[in-house]
Amino acid sequence: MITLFHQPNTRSTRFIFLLEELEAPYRLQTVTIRRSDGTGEVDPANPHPHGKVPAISDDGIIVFESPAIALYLTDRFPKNHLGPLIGEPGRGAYLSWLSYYTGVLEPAFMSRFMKVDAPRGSAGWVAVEEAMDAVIARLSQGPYLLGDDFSAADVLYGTTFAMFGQSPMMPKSAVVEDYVKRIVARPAFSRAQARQG
Ligand SMILES: N[C@@H](CCC(=O)N[C@@H](CS)C(=O)NCC(=O)O)C(=O)O
Repeated sequence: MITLFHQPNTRSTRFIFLLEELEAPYRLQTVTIRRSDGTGEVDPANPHPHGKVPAISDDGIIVFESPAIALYLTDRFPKNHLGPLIGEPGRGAYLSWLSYYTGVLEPAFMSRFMKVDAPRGSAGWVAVEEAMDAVIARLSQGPYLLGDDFSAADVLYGTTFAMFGQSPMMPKSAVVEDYVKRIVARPAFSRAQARQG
């Protein structure tokens, strides 16, 4: 049984979406988190080293950080094939786009939001426009990041773009708009919204 340490309307909600897609057995444990306005506090029940969400426990095996959780869950519950397994075609692309999400895309958006774009070549990530060009080029080749197959990588990217689609930081793109429509139309996305609390 998977326990998802969760707080509504945060990055943990997308893992309800993924667990629903996987048809995995899970329970939600709502925990408190620290907020940017100074309210909230770390919940001692949360195993994430910084008290963030998401984190999961698989009967005592702790996994934290979104790409690691996505990879762990799709390997652990392969029935619905939400990510290529070791040795399968697409595994390299899958690992790359999962890592790119927190290694490049999120820092690109966050540094733009904080108005601290680093000079090209000085940081491990790139400007939002350069990152989105790469994502859009990829999505122009097929409906999903891995081509024809929906994967947990799309859970991360699709939910992010669904949330920030109207933000001025987000370059306007019909490719991304169509992608978001495909992601939010999935029944598991609606079930996650209903279950998140
Ligand atoms: N790098 C983490 C980020 C997790 C994260 O920052 N979660 C926010 C909620 S969306 C949080 O728990 N914030 C509380 C805090 O920073 O203490 C991941 O991708 O899993």
